[in-house]
Amino acid sequence: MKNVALITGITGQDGAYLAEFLLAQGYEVHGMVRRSSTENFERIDSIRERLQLHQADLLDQLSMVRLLEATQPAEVYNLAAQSFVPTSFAQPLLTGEFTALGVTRMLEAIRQVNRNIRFYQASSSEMFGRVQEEPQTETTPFWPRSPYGVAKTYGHWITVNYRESFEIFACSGILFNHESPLRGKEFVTRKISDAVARIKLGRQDKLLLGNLDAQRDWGFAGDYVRAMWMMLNQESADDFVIATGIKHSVREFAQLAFAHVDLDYQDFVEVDPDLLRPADVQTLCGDCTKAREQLGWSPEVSFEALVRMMVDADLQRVQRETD
Ligand code: NDP
Ligand code: GDR
Repeated sequence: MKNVALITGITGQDGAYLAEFLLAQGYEVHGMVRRSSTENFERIDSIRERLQLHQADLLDQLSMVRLLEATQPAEVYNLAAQSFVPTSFAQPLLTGEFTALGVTRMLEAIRQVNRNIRFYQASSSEMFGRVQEEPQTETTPFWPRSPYGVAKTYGHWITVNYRESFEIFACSGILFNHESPLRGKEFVTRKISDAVARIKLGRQDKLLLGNLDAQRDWGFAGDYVRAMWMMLNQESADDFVIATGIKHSVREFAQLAFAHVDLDYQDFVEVDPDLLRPADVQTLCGDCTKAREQLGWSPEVSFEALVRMMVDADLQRVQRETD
């Protein structure tokens, strides 16, 4: 019999990579999608035929209960969330509903339908916010710096609490930033790679950015979804930091991306004060020793390879669009 997995947020970056990974492992993959007036399935276009998609919403508890009853998954990956930090300052209540309470709704649905379902929660390095030590590990205290970070911190603790209270196999993956050609264009890495391609091909003439000195520990999404699956396929549920252990600034990302097409970022990048956040996370760098030792996980794509991959993919796409 096939293993059955349900992914919330399957239309997002991680959902698309995880769905592809689970299909390759022989899973029957179900995806939860919310109703919208126009479909946005571009990221899962190439595997659409092999997936079973169902409408439900993180705001609607009953829709999630029905979804679990209908699909009977062995594993649930809760990737759905309002995931963009600036939007969380503009819409803090909605972010709390999706990103925080949405987790409890899914855990309650699991409690009601089948407590043997294994649960993965997409937690975030944003919980470390104003970092209390470097590098950050599973035991570093949290100090979130945005309504998004606060909501994720709730999601993390409710996952731990349901594991401890109801013996649900619930894992929280504390993932540091991970990127890819499928990353949303509002996030800084993809905003840069897209702009580099458009500037190189004469479609754009400058790039407005915010905090160039912010540092992140950037990895490749394809590597990180493998860790999610590894967490649900070990003997006991636990929490893991997933990171590369190396940090770079936004400026360095831009420098490398422009240099890849023989341009100097200083000729094109301008700082727009409107893009600065009310409170920013200045630096993040994770220590994934626990995941290395207990899961046997390690990242395979380097920062330099990631930047090249993203710029090359955008060059090809912009070229195709303008042909
Ligand atoms: P995306 O923003 O690309 O995807 C978010 C997904 O959530 C989309 O499929 C979206 O659907 C769905 N969604 C949002 N609101 C609802 C709702 N009310 N009901 C149902 N679905 C909803 O995020 P990523 O793929 O980058 O990230 C996946 C998860 O991991 C997120 O929870 C994110 O916060 C977390 N995370 C991400 C990291 C990263 O670096 N990428 C690092 C650490 C954590 P739609 O297409 O309809 O908008
Ligand atoms: P982040 O990612 O907030 O870390 O959250 P993002 O790429 O948005 O920002 C990273 C850093 O870059 C700075 N920055 C800019 N950011 C954006 N988006 N646009 C700009 O123009 C810009 N200029 C500078 C930001 O200030 C910030 O310091 C991501 C999301 O995927 C979360 O869901 C996830 O939990 C965390 O990563 C880990």
